[in-house]
Amino acid sequence: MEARVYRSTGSWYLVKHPEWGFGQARMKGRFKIDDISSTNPVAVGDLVSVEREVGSEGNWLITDIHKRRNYVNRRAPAQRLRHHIVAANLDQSLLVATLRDPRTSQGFVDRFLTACEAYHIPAAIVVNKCDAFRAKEEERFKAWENMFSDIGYPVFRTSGVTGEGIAELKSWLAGRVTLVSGHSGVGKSTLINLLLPNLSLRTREVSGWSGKGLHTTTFAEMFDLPDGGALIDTPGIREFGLVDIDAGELSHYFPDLRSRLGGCQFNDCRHLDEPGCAIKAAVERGEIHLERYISYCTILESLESGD
Ligand SMILES: Nc1nc2c(ncn2[C@@H]2O[C@H](COP(=O)(O)OP(=O)(O)OP(=O)(O)O)[C@@H](O)[C@H]2O)c(=O)[nH]1
Ligand SMILES: [Mg+2]
Ligand SMILES: [Zn+2]
Repeated sequence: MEARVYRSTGSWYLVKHPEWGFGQARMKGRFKIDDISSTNPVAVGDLVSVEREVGSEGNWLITDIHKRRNYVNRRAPAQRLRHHIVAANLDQSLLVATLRDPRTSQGFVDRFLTACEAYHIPAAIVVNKCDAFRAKEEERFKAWENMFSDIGYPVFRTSGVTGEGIAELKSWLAGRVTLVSGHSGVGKSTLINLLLPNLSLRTREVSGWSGKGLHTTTFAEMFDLPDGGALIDTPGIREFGLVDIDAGELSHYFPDLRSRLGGCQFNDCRHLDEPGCAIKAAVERGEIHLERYISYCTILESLESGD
């Protein structure tokens, strides 16, 4: 019978079996791993075969990893040639962003959305800490809301302090397995705490937030939602290192560019300074948001330089 991985700490895994419930498991010694370039061959959300470990109290062995329906991969921060499977077998993903303390840049949002498009995982954005919005953040929120919902990404506005927007978010999450991602300190664990009343995830004291370097959540972990579906809390990430994406395919992962690609004069148009480019023309007419086009160019450059 299949068990699902709820937490992975490197050598031990918390898994849930439909009959046995939760248990601690480790990988069976000799084990064929196809995915040798990954820093974590078993990821949260993976479906695995387990058996009871002989001679050990209540521990299980993972004997097989089942084929993933999908996954999100990012470049391993410390080992640039390897990748890290953020989570597997997802229905959707949620990027938690904040406009200050810390500030999430549009470039970061667009990189995350690009990765979700590449892995065919529907994505939404939640802008948290709306209790701390000043006029400037209100304006920025409205601009993001218009731009991203135009492209087809739902945008939520929440506060982990006042509870604003939690009900709307709840209905979007219901019954689905959602990856929750974003910079450190944006309030991922705080929001998950609110969505799961019986859980008390570790979050950082407000006074302890120094802006950089401190991560409260250190392992990805999945939590069942009371009415079906689950949330996967993840440690904050500073940047989303894209893997598995060819520069030539990048424009396909921007839905706002994708719909116009047929209009370019050249099949292999990079949409930079080629003649007859439908993308640049649409940017000039204001039909594609300039910020999105800038993100496209920045990501293209980083892919082409292998950065
Ligand atoms: N003002 C305000 N503070 C918030 C809100 N949500 C979370 N915080 C605070 O922001 C800090 C970081 O919250 P966490 O939930 O730990 O952030 P995280 O995204 O899980 O961070 P990592 O686990 O490091 O990735 C804590 O001090 C929270 O109390 C919010 O909506 N408004
Ligand atoms: Mg956290
Ligand atoms: Zn073009």
